[in-house]
Order: sequence, then C-alpha cells, then structure tokens
Amino acid sequence: MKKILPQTDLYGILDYGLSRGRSNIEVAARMLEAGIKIIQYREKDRKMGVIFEECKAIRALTREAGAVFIINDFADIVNLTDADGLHIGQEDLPVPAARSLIGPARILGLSTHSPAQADAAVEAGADYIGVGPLFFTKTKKDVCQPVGLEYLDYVVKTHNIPFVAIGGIKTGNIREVAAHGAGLCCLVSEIVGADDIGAAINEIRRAMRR
Ligand code: 3NM
Repeated sequence: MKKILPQTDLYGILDYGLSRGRSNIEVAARMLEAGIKIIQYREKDRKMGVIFEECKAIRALTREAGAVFIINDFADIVNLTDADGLHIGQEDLPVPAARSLIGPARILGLSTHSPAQADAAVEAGADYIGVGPLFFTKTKKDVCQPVGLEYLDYVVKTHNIPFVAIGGIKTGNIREVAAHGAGLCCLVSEIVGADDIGAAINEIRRAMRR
C-alpha cells in the first residue's frame, strides 16, 4: 500500500553535529517521546557503517512509536532498513530514478527552492516537497539565499502537494510561517540543539498556535 506523510505539525530532522554530543538515536527518542510523527535521518559526512546502524535503530524506534521514518540521500539504506521514505535534493538523482530505487509504495520527498522547482517536482511525481530556506540558516551547507515567505505563498496558492516549510524557522517566527499556510514545519537547530528537546518541542507547538 502507498505510504503517505501523516497529518501533523512538526517534521523532525536529525543532525548529530548540532546535537551537543547526543547521538541521533537519543535525539530521535526524545523527539518521539514529545510526539513527533515524522523523523528524517540526515547525515552527509558520517561513515556508512554508522549511518546504517543508526538508521536500523531509529527505524525500530519510529515503528514502535507509529512515526514515519525518512532517510536523506541513501536509497540503499532506505531499502535495507525498510524506512518509509527517501528525501532528495535538487542535485541528486532525478525523481523517476530515485523512485525506481525505492519502489512505488515508499514516500519520496524533494527539496525545492523556487516556483519553477516546485512545479517540476509536482510534474515529476514527488510525494511531498521541502519549501525553503524561508529564512537564513547555517544548518544546510551550500543552500541558496533565503527564498522568503513569498515562495511559501506561491506553493500554498498553486499546488495541492503536501509540503514542509524549512530553513531558519524558530520559536520566534513559526507563528508567521503557520499564518502563511504552512501546516507542517521543520526546525532543525532549534530542536536538536535544545537543552531539553521535549520542552523545546512543546514551546514550539504553543508558539505555532498562538
Ligand atoms: N533544508 P534550521 S534548509 C535541511 O531549504 C535543510 O531545503 C533546507 O535547518 C532547504 O532549522 C535546511 O536549523 C536546514 O535552519 C534547516
């Protein structure tokens, strides 16, 4: 059966380098305890053996919690760990090629940074898109300049595809992002870098609804 993203408010992304020495497994566990329903594993520079072991463990945790598990970049690890989906960027494999690696049932997400990229992602058959970076961020290397809320407005009014707003979103600006129509938001550094991850998630949720 075709998998889909759950209806939820926050999309968690793991990043060991920002996690104050906590492992991705530990951070994932804290996110799940706080009720996060989508977790993406995103590590660009770690050893494949570490990535595989962490993804196996996080797959087990997410399954137990009834959460969706997405892996960035590595279709082979998606298949090996039976993750729910793959997330790719504009310079990765084209959508049909990535789809052929993971099969029709898994979720395929694509980062987009412009109206033309959103249109192309929908046309190519992505299951959801990333919309960003809305604001300045140091978390993603080589990302383009902030695209601003205008790009979010474009996606909201033009497409029906599920999307996640991302890039520089913080407790202090998430209300504005939500007001522009983003029901699903991702905050990387704000969550994985928090002292108390559960408390940070609760505070972000309150701010989103204020
Ligand atoms: N993707 P933070 S921005 C992983 O625009 C990622 O596609 C982006 O991190 C995109 O919440 C980004 O710490 C990093 O700013 C977001």
